[in-house]
Amino acid sequence: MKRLFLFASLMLGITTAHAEGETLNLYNWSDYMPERIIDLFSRETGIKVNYITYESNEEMYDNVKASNGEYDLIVPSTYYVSKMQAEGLLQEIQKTRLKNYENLDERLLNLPHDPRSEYSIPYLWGTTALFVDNAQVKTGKLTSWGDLWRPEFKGKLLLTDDMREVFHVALRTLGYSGNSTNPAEIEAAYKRLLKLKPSIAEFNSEEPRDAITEGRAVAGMIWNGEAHLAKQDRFTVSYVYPKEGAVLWIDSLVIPKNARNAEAAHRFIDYLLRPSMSSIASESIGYATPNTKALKLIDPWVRGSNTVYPDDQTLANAELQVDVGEALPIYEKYWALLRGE
Ligand code: SPD
Repeated sequence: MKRLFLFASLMLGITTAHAEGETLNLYNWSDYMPERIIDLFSRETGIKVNYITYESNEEMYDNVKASNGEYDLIVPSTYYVSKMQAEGLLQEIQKTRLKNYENLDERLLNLPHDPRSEYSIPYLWGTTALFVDNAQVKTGKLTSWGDLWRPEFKGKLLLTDDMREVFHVALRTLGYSGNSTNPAEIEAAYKRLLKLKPSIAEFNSEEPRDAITEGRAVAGMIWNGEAHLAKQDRFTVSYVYPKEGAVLWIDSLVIPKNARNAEAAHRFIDYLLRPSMSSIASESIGYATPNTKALKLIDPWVRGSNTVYPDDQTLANAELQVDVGEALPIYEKYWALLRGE
């Protein structure tokens, strides 16, 4: 029977290894998957990757919720993995299909957002912290989130266009958790952000490093990978962990329940879990890989960078983003007011 299938497959040009004509719709953050990985995957498997981008978890969530199977693979952060799983939007990952699953660092598995790692595979993790262009900022160091409120930054700050992160910063300066679910604390953070508004040159999650390298912002908050790349273009830029603690996040690969090509999604996940591919991802875009075998392949300059791979003390002082449950609409209400929507 097996031989008959093989013969029929050969006659019909079907092969399970090379899926000519197939497409994988990858819905991901901007600048978050090196083209080289996509090209190598397509060359090896024959599967074309259609890369569609989003700029925030909230945008991704709205589009996936309204979708009809258009997305095969998406990359939410921790707090949207748990939310989407709870709402039945994700399908279980078939780990038996992932030969390279064992390469993952156990410390990034079975975390509260996916307690048995059934729905998500960690892709990259990172931090959000301060950056400063030392060529532009002459008046002392930027060492805390609270320093962003200094008057000399009027009209010169870049913030991520990321609701939870922006509130996280304000909450931490008030001594609260960045994951607060207390309405009074969220309102206090909003009022604090209103005072920061005159200093905000732009919210940017699409090409944040351009705001720095093109001189539109001299300081602000940024993702570590963006800072790592910006520093290569503008040597006067530093990435600074604020004394209140950085924002810590993990972005994971998940498959929507209604995905049309879950098979290709599994193949892509397994491909990414190869040490050679995970190391390309970390090296090219400056975020940390959860793939222990890949760590050994990464250029020591990147592996040794405290921007890309923060030290233990920085990690101990950082706060991992988690779902805020029923407090989410409160954040959304104040975010819309802050943005003037
Ligand atoms: N351009 C890559 C962006 C990666 C962002 N990670 C998630 C941040 C969660 N607040």
